[in-house]
Amino acid sequence: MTDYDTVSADVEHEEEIPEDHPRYQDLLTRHRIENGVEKGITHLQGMHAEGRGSAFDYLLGEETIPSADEAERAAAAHLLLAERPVLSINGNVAALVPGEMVELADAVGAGLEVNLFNRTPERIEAIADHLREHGAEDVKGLEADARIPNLDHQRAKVDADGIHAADVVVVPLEDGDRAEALEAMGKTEIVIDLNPLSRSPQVAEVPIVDNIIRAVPNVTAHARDLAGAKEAELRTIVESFDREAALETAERRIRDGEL
Ligand code: PTJ
Repeated sequence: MTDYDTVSADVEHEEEIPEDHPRYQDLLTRHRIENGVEKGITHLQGMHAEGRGSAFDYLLGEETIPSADEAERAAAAHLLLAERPVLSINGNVAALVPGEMVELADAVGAGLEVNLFNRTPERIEAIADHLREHGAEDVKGLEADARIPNLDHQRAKVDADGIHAADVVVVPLEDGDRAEALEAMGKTEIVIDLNPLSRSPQVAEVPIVDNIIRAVPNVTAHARDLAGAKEAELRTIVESFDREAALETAERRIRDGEL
């Protein structure tokens, strides 16, 4: 029998968290964010963001609901159809799913670009190093030689051959006007956010209302499953995805779901 009370609040290695702990995913997530802050990858505000996410995840039942799985399959199809897909990485994403983002990028031939709200050269470097330690070969976002029009904060800084030139962008864990500005540039956006009412999922072509820890490996699994699919099949998946229904279903689950 596991004595759950023995799980220390400040475990040093995530292997110390028992996988059968009823709050395993939440403890793992908190631990990764805390580590990220200690390594200079995650901003302190990232802890608040994580707290918000964790509350929504609790209400969702901490599982990938069927509409999120459909969104993850549609996201995989979009990424496979894209000519220049880019996955955007902030301090929370880098702390939570660095290896998983590298795997997804490999599976769909996407670029990885660091893009920060609280941008400093130190954090950009730390995140790029962290991604390289997890297998990334080419990390964008360091040049920042282009701007997203009509956006007056640090998130506007992008690479000319990265997000600026991308046709499909994965935008995880940020609520804000960048999603609207990217939409205005004509990009197809795939947003991962546990809050369906947040602005980013509201403007996304594919809103994924799921914990990024579950979402990214599932998009990769769908991409591998669809790797040999014909273009027509991928287009059918993309076209039959109903973004409004996905948002409504997630909101209903959060408001009325049984815990
Ligand atoms: O690293 P930086 O400097 O770019 O800053 C990044 C943060 C996350 C601090 C910044 O983007 C921020 O403050 O974000 P918000 O406005 O708190 O939005 C984060 C969104 O992500 C919220 O809607 C949360 O519900 C959601 N979220 C948090 N954790 C997760 C999540 N969604 C999916 N999975 C999670 N684990």
